[in-house]
Amino acid sequence: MSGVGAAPATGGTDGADTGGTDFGGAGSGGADSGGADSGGSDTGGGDSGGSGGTPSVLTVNTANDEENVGATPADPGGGGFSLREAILYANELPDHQQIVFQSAYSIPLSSPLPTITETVEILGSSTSILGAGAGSSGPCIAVDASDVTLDTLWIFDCQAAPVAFLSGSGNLLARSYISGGAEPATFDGTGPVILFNYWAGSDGAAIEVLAADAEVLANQIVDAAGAGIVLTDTADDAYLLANAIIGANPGVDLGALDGARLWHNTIVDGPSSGVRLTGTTNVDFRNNIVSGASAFGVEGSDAQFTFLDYNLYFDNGSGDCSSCSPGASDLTGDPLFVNPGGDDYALEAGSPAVDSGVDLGDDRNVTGPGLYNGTAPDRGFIERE
Ligand SMILES: [Ca+2]
Ligand SMILES: [Ca+2]
Repeated sequence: MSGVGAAPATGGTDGADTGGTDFGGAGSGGADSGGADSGGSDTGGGDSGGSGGTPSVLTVNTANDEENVGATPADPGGGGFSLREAILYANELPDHQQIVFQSAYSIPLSSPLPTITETVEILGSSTSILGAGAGSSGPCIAVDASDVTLDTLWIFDCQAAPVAFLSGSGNLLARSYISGGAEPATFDGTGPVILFNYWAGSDGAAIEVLAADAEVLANQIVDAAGAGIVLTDTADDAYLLANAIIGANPGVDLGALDGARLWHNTIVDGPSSGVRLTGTTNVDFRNNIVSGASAFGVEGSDAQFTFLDYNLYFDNGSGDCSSCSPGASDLTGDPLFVNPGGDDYALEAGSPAVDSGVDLGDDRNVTGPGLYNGTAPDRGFIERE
């Protein structure tokens, strides 16, 4: 169903001063052709937001983090119409607004942004939200509404969660760069979509899912001190597709939820296990690569899986699986990553992961014809040309 076959490039995403770098852009191939269908397109329903003389597009035109009482686009006060003012203004309007930015600002927060309480789309165009001065009283950006999109924001050094979806459905975080959060980004509500983001250097876990029916698609997670992705006890029926999780502890940490699909993820080089199941039931784990875990590739037991096959395991310190048996189509060779030292976990020619996956109906080559290149889908997060 989802056409996610690529993920953000790992290079060049190293700081606010490179804010113009559109790492998640069209050059990477079809980021928005996948999971966005399931979460983002619904937000288009609010086209009536322009009725009654109310602007449907709100343009932020200052990098100041100011809050002038009663600020409007026409009469913003202070240095202009700030992001903070735009959120407060949009919260008071029914229907659907877009918040856009006159240029790619760096906005130093002095406190958490106001909670988003109404449907809105924030199209960051690589605007940076600098959270170091925001304090720890709340998330840098909190969403307590439905059909909210946060797109192409760069969020740095938040002292609490960088992003928190608190409730609602149809919410989407896409093509954003998130670095240095003191707490995990949290996703509650129903069916949030977390698509094509790059996560670097969180103090603990990078992503924590509480919602049922979440879709975590084509993210790259590097240098999380805690887990790459936590699926809590309430995250039933989570869908993790095509994520690359590098050095996390563990890569994916599943609680006592029922139902999860983990397909085509590449989980490497963590200090504990690649994937850890604790009380989890009905997990479908196929077409993944798990390598370089200090403990187990998979920490779980056979009874917890509906499918556990077509994975590639390599160089996992304690073994490929703690209490489970290899599937008939599992492989254990060197996956032949292009350049692991440079965080490039795409596949070299001749990798055993190439053309050895099972077709699960996902579009793995995005813009290419058919669902995959070659004779079968590749294992891991990215399909080789
Ligand atoms: Ca103002
Ligand atoms: Ca292939």
